[in-house]
Amino acid sequence: MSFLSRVKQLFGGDKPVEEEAPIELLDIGTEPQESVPSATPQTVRQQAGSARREAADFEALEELLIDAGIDVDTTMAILQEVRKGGLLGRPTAEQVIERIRGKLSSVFDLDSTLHTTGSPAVILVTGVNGVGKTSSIAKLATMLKQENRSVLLIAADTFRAGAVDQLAILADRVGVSVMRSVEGQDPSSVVFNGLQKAVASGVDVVVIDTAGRLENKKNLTFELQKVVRVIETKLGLPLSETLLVIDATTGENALMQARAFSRAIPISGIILTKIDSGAKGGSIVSIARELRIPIKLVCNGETLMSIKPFDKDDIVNMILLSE
Ligand SMILES: Nc1nc2c(ncn2[C@@H]2O[C@H](COP(=O)(O)OP(=O)(O)OP(=O)(O)O)[C@@H](O)[C@H]2O)c(=O)[nH]1
Ligand SMILES: [Mg+2]
Repeated sequence: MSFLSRVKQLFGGDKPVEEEAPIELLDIGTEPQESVPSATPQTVRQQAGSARREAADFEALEELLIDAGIDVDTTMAILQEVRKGGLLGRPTAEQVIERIRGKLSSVFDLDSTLHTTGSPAVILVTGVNGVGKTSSIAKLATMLKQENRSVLLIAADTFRAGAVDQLAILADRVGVSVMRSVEGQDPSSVVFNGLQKAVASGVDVVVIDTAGRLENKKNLTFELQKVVRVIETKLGLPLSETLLVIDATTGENALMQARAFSRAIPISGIILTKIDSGAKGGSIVSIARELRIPIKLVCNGETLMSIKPFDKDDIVNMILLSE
């Protein structure tokens, strides 16, 4: 059952509690004076009953949010939002959903513009193993080519056997050029050569593929920092984007990845992949909330066209409709 259906079930009936449990004091005017004291205890009991039920409902909602992969802080902020607003008693399912939607959307109020200007624009793509870096680069190249931009891909994953061929095959399929490397070569030297070539030939956008690296492996972190230094200091080219690829099916480890990578190099945005794979995606909310890193691109399949600019509603719906 989806998150949305569970909320509907929990707050179902769509009838605010004050309508179900009218307060007895309404009868006061028609009763003799002495009946007033007897009405009060019943009212208090009713109020206590509905307060207990409300507390239980909110506890259940808290569990639902945590279950959806949303971190404790964000969950608390959402619960506060759901409770506020001056509604007496229990909100309806529609009200609860609308407030969850509103709170989740506001977390993503960040600038999601993908910067592709520069001479050339330089986009560095990083992330842990298998998240979809290389395929996202091919999709991004497809998107840029459709905008009539010339593109060079740099194969700076010199670590994994076959990585260069994988990128070269994809580049060929997209119809963009590629700077190849050999296994074991220093990634920053490939980047240096590739960017020199790009500058000389007036390429619009360069996208750099890097090796999948565990966020806690020091030497790979240094290697990444060296690549950034070569681009910015040695070549004097500002990075247009440093994109971290996050697999939407990853649980809370996604937040650890984002924290670790942004400690190593400044991350300007996220490419969120595999949103077609039944992802809960709650962790992406934590990344946006804690690190204020915008999602810039979203990938939702394995074809070259399965990429689109970030849209808040898509992500909020993904979370709300997750099973
Ligand atoms: N369903 C789906 N699969 C995806 C998506 N993005 C990537 N994949 C798949 O994920 C797998 C890994 O993709 P790669 O692009 O090779 O990942 P990578 O991060 O470059 O991997 P390494 O270079 O080994 O670190 C491939 O089978 C892709 O087809 C997506 O948006 N949806
Ligand atoms: Mg790769």
